[in-house]
Formats: sequence, structure tokens, C-alpha cells
Amino acid sequence: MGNVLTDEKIPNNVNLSGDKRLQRALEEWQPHFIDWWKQMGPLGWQERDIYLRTAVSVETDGWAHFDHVKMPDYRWGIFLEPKKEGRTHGFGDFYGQPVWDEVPGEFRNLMKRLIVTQGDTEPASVEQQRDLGATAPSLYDLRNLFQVNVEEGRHLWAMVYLLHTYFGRDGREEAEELLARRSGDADKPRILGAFNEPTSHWLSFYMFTMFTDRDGKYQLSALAESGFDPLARTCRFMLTEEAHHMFVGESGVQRVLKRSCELMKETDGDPRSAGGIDLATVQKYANLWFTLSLDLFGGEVSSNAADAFAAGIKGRYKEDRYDEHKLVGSHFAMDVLEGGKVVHKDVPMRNALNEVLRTEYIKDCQRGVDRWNKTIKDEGIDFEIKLPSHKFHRQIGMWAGSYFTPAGEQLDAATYAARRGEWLPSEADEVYIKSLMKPVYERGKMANWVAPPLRGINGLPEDFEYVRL
Ligand code: BYC
Repeated sequence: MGNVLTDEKIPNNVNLSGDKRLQRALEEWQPHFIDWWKQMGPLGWQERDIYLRTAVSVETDGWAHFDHVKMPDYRWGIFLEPKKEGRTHGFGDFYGQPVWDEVPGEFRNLMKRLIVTQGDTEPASVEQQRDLGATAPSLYDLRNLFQVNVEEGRHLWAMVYLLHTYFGRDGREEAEELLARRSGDADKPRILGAFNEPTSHWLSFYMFTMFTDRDGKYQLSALAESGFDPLARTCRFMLTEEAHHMFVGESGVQRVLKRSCELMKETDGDPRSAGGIDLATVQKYANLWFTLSLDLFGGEVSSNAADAFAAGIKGRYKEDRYDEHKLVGSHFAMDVLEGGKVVHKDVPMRNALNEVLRTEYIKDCQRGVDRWNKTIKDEGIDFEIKLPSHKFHRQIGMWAGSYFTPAGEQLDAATYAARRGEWLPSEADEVYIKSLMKPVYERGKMANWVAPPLRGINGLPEDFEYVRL
């Protein structure tokens, strides 16, 4: 299983050459993917040599190979964690029964919808980030952007493999549609809200990889529990790559905060006067991307979530930690909106699973924010970044259409509209942040608004030629 045939057209550890029909179908999809990549992938950098990590196997030591490569030549492959013999359903109505290697007919549509939704986010994020190469703060960051992009491309391959293998003609059609929708397009938008928002500068990119990629971690973890074994195995390996994406985001914002603090000390508290970003503006972008990402967990009370859990398709984050895996008759205590008022009440657990996952996600975000605040404190500055309430600025679910402050206090629409600019980036903030985005492509040099990283990639120095110009 660990032996990967990298000389095949599509590198894989799924014995693709043993299924000629599937191999042919995927080899037909491959040039469509490359066309999409050339059209919608990183603008202006396709012919450059980039120092990239490529997944070459699923062995824990040595799964990745690092080298300079031109992005269109990146070896996007299909990798599933090895099958564990005797694995059983870990939750839901089929708890304890052997996992499935095929999709049962009655769950086909539900399963396909989840795989398509997951798959859709991957090319969407590449599209959202396609212009960022023009304004990278350093070669180190430029390389990290492209690393994230090519791996999102590989995650698309992972979902397309499942669609082609287990969903026949429908699956092949869905795979084509994944290349046809476009982030932010009025007629053919991507499926989920946050994936249609522009990521128009590097502060948003860092926030996106901190908060939105972290939704990816939680959604993939929930699917990694699946009783549909090929889905579980593919998501497990995707999580290995996902960790670096969140590192790019968390450390990116951390570096912005560090530099902001340095400039505050140099300028009597006004980093903007020295071409930096003030902490209040960083807070606004955190408010924006955190809340856009909260929406990605779906409605607070969801029969879709209950159905997916019952069917054994989508579990909880680290299902093993729990004692009870059927969740019949149990409840989750949470805030809900009733007659326009917030009340705390018990909701049947299966219907509350989106909120259960969102709650775990919020705790994880808070751990990252605590590390940011330690950086600010270490710089001797009295300021804390705070995660806003999960009710603030919501566009999906129960809180959408009501108005709350970041502290979670309910208010009327007019007051909210008047105060919005205190909490979320204004047009002027966008213009200011964009004005800072000037490319720095000299080896070892860094834009003024962000501190250098603590170390380089793969043990290399920070001034390594991560991108050959
Ligand atoms: N925007 O029952 P509901 C990642 C729709 S990120 C627009 O409340 P459900 C990545 C929903 O589709 C992880 N529409 O929610 C990160 C449904 O529509 P239909 C991506 C939304 O179904 C960075 C209706 O509202 N993976 O990997 O329980 C870079 C009612 O839905 C939204 C997944 O999302 C929204 N935000 O849960 C690259 C995992 N939310 O069917 C990659 C797969 C809901 O009535 N997806 N709707 O027409 C899922 O598990 C579920 O589809 C969701 C929604 C959690 C997204």
C-alpha cells in the first residue's frame, strides 16, 4: 500500500492501473483539471520554479518530497490511508457493523452531496487566492501561498477520485461541474458562502488560512470518522497536509501582530503612520473571517446533520473521545432564538451536531488566538485580540437576520448598521490594507508590515530561494 507508483500518469496508492476503466476516466479528467489550473490557478507564476512539497506516499516518515517544480508540472496524486482490516462503524445507526467499501443505494445522494460540497471548496480557494502572487510580502510567503494552492488542488483530486470511483456517470458529471463553478461568479458561484468572498490581500489570506482552513480541519475530521471507508481513508490523509495551511495562517497573523507592536513602539502607538497595520484593524479582519467560517458549519439545528450521523457518514470530531456513539435520546444545551429572543435550551443531540462541531472549532480557534495574544504581551503591548460571539455577523443558520455585537448583545438593525464599521473592515480599511501590498521578491527581504518568520521551510534558511525568479 505504501508503495506509490510515481511514474504513472496519476501518482496513486489505490492500484489505479488495476482498474483500466477508472484509470481512463481519471486520465480524461486530468487535462481538464490542468486547463482549469492554468486558467484559474496562481496568476503569472506558472512558469517559475517553486520549492514545493509533493505527497509521494502515505508513510508517516517521508510522505513528502521537497523540490523546485513548475506548478503545472506538480504531481497531483491520489492517496488514501491504508485500509484497516476489520474496521467497524464508529457511530450512528450502524454502530459496530463492518464499514462499507461501496455506497449503499439509500445514502447515495446524501453522500454525494457531502463529497461535492467538500470538493467544491478546494478549487474555490485557489480561485480566491489567484491574484495574491502579485503582492507577496516575501519569497517565503509566496512559496507558502503556492504550497497551499497546489495542495488544495490535490484535495480536489481526492474528492474527484471518490466521485469517479463510486458514483458512476453522476460522479463524472459532478467532477466536471467542480471545474465549471467559479468563486464569486453571479451565475455559477461556489457552493458555500465563504468561498465566494474575495481574498484580495495578504491579511485576508492569513485570516482565511487561520479560520477557514480550520473549518476544513473540522469538516475533514468529521468525514474521517465515516463508515464509508474510502471517504474516511482519503480524509485522514488530507488532514496531514491541512496542518501546514493552518500554520501559514496562524503564524502569518502572528507575524503581522508582532510587526504592528514593534511599529507602535517606534511611533508612539500609531503603526499606520509607519506603514504598518494597527491592531484594531487586525481585530476587524479576525471578526470577518472567523464569522464567515462559522457559517460553514451549517444551521445550528439541522436535520441534514442528523441524517448524516444516523447513516454513519459524518461523525463528530474525534468520535473516539465520546462514550456514547448513537446519540438517541441525548441532548445538547445551547442558545437558540425563539420569538426573536435568545433562550438556552436542550436540543436533540443528532440535530445539534453542526453546533457541536462548531463549538469544538471555536475552542481550537481560541487556542490560536491565545498564542497571538502571547505575542502581543511579549512585545509589551496592552491589547488582546478577541473572538467575537458566534451570534455576531452570521449569514447562515439561526442567527442570520438578527443583529448582535461582537460581545453577543442583541441590537436592532439600525444601530447595527450605524456601528458595523467599528467591528468589520470598512471600505477605507480595505483601501488602506491594499495600499500596503507591494511585492517583495528579494531573497531574505520582508515587507515592512509583517515580521519575518521564525524559521524557513523544511529546515532551510529564511533567505533560501523559495521561488526562482
Ligand atoms: N453557505 O442543514 P443545514 C475546506 C446550505 S472547508 C451556503 O443548515 P448542513 C477548505 C446547505 O448546503 C470544509 N449554503 O446545513 C478550507 C443546505 O442546502 P440544501 C468544507 C449553506 O447541510 C479552506 C441548507 O443550507 N467541507 O475543506 O447540515 C480551503 C441547509 O443546511 C451553508 C464541508 O463543508 C453555507 N455556509 O451542513 C480549502 C463538509 N451552510 O442541501 C478547503 C461537507 C449550509 O438544503 N459539507 N448551507 O440545498 C457538509 O458537511 C455540509 O454540507 C455543511 C452544511 C456543514 C456545509
